[in-house]
Amino acid sequence: MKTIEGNMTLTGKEKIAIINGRFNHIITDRLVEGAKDTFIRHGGDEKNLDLVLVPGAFEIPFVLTKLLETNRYDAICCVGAVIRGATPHFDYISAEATKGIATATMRYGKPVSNGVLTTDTIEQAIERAGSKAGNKGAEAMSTIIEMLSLYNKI
Ligand code: INI
Repeated sequence: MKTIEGNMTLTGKEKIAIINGRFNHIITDRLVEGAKDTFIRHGGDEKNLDLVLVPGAFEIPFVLTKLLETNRYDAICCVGAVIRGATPHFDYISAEATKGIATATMRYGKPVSNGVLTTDTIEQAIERAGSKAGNKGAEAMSTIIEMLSLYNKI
């Protein structure tokens, strides 16, 4: 049986963008740090890493689609933090961000990862932004490193 699997090593030539939904930036800045650190640790060259800031998670799919259209990037890592409040806003924003990221990924056929936190509380977000439950930005970057390698093999 032949197994086809991505590896976790970058050559230094890959061009990757991070899109950060700035809303709840105390959290999302930590996600960007985690993603950047993972990119560099796995062999990425910092000059090939761009950070694109958008106001919130709702705007991520639009900018993601625009960036994919340019064909400038090999893969794109999306981070953001949607935290539940007193109104149904959370449900609309998180659903649109998730659906939009998935739609753009399928449409442009490039590795994209979803590192947008959707949490009930700020504490849950802090736990996932570099403390108790790891760093979801770092995980999102690891995912596209593996997917990019797999993409190049198939
Ligand atoms: N955007 C987020 O990224 N996280 C949130 O928790 C959030 N809340 O709670 O409102 C949020 N709202 C802004 C939204 O993403 C858009 O920027 C805004 O609706 C304008 O389109």
